[in-house]
Amino acid sequence: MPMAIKTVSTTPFDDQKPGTSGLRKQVPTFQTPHYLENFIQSTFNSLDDYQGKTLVLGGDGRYYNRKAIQIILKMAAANGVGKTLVGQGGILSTPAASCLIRQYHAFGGIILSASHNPGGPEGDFGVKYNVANGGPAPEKVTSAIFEQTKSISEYKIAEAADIDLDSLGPTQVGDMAVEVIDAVADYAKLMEKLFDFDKIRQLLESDFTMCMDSLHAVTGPYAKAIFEQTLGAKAGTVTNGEPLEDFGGGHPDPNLVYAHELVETMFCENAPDFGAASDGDGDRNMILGNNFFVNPSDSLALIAANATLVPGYQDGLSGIARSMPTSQAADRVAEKLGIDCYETPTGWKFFGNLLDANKITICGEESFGTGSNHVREKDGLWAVLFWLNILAERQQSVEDIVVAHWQTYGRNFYSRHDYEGIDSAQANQLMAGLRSQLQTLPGQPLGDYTVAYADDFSYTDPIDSSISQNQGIRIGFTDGSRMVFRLSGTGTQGATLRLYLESYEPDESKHQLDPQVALKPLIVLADQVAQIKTLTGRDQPTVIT
Ligand code: VG1
Ligand code: CO
Repeated sequence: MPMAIKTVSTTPFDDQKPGTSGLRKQVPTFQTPHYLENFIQSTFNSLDDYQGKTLVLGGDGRYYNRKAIQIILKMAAANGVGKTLVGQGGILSTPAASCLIRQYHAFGGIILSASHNPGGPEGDFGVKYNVANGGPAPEKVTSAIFEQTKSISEYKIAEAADIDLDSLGPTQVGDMAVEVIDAVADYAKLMEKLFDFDKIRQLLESDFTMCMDSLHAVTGPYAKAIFEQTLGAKAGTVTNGEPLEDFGGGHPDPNLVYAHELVETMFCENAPDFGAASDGDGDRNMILGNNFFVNPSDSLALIAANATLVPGYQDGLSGIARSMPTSQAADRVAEKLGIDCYETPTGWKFFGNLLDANKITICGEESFGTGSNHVREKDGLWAVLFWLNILAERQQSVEDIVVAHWQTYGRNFYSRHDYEGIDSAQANQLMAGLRSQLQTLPGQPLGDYTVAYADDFSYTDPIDSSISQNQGIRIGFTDGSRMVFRLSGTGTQGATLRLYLESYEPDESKHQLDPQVALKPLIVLADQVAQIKTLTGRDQPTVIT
């Protein structure tokens, strides 16, 4: 019997423009009739040459994940996809999806996640399309999808039964082959190729203590398989390891505020030697030592500086990239290694071309994201394994390793202040106010500083020459300090202002200062220049990293 396909009439939604990392909306929006379907059909409409080929599909397990997967499978079948690989239970971490796309030569993947945003019936949901290299769709692809969403009039869906997402093995949706695959196995094998598992096992079986908080999000099964089952970490090393549809009511964002349980474990007497957490979809990581926080920008620099200790990177790095607001600590490592350091706009999609062209091996963002050319997404557990491999080789504490790094390179004091859920009109007014000063600021004294440059960051991709404008306002000073202002592109309610602050301190005797103290003069100036308190009505940021 030929597959029955239903063609459904629809009308466009005007808010389906993908942001920093796909389309993110509150769950009720995605549940609006035709909303998800319109976006998925628009994605297929924007692509050519995928018929008969393989798609990878999975998500972070949040509320609506299973339902959305059943819908997307039927739409993929109706649109002529040859085969879809789905993670068991509908689960795939973002880096694991990237790994599978590459390994099985899929034409792309659909990842269902709103990453670090809360989940549940009133929480957030998201859809992200990844291309054949395993990475997030570049802007030309997301723009093409958005164009399609503006004029869509119908979508196609197979009339078929839901599949059993929990049973491994082949099945069928209409004419399309479906394979429910182990979500962890291929990814775990890739990790084993990159890192010295024997060395890490020796470390974890010694008196070294570790705590990995999966925040009830997607990395639970991955972390248990890798750390506890393969690497010999004690049972219970992975906490909150059961993925829950609402992340247990938490905010699956691995930072000092939202991962407070881990922070309490790591900042007390007799704290473990090493602590880590990852986010909703498993692409972020937070690294902690005994009573010590590793700033993500420092983590990137340190991973790059120690890369040759790790088997997968023993031949050295071709280059490093960081997003613009990320601190310049990585630049100092690149300089010492004699390799290039690229500065890209925020969002992993901007690293793809550089990785594909082998201009860089390692890249990262200040927002707890680090990764390499092993996949085309940032990768939380990869970063945790990288640190464990370094710790196993160096046999020093996390703190000692970071402090030694500062002694060699100087310390880039760094902090990000987030003002979440502020009024959009006020946020736009604040950014417009900053833009209006860009012409006159250069050369001006500001407090004890002198402005060296002030601009709205624009990026020209070195590989395909595509240009991305308005990527954040930078005010840089003659002593190398800087502040950056951006509005978030991943939130779903109101606006989130991100203020990024950085200053450089070569003097070792000052490295122990609290970053909030070291950066105080810049924090005061940022408020003066941007009128944050006056315009947002907020006395202080929601989250300080
Ligand atoms: C944030 C981060 C950015 C990251 C993005 C996606 O974007 O700042 O560095 O790439 O989230 O991360 P924004 O536009 O809100 O600042 V994830 O873990 O949501 O895939
Ligand atoms: Co994420």
